[in-house]
Amino acid sequence: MKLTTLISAAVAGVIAIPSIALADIVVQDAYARSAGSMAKAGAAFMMLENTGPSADRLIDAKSDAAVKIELHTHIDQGDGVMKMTHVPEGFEIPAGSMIALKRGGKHVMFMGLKNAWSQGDMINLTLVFEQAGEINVQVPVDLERQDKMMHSHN
Ligand SMILES: [Cu+2]
Repeated sequence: MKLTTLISAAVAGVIAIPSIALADIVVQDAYARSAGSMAKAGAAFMMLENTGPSADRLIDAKSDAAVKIELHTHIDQGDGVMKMTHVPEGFEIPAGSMIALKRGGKHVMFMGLKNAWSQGDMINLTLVFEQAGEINVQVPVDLERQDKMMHSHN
């Protein structure tokens, strides 16, 4: 009797564990750029896909490539001017969907670059997700890439 109860509890425990870690994040097509060899700041862009059954959120980013890393987006102030804004709460990624970090939109901001970025450099970036935890990515610097949607980043 007691043994059966114990086994049932153990099995229930094992079954309950996967519900803790729900989200699965896939990072695709990441690249980074700065505005030239004298630039003190840079940004990283990528696609973030949530293949898990529950929503997740990118809440922080860390890198040794700059003094400060922040999650930023651009907000249209209604006059056609896109203003870059820090987003402390991060970016939600709904279950089973994909969000884009792209030029003129959401991005990972690097402030105070420790070394100038050159074409082909690899930037170490740790993305911190609410559910998925920390994901390390190597982001190639691509200064030549043109996005289809271009916005000024002044
Ligand atoms: Cu920014």
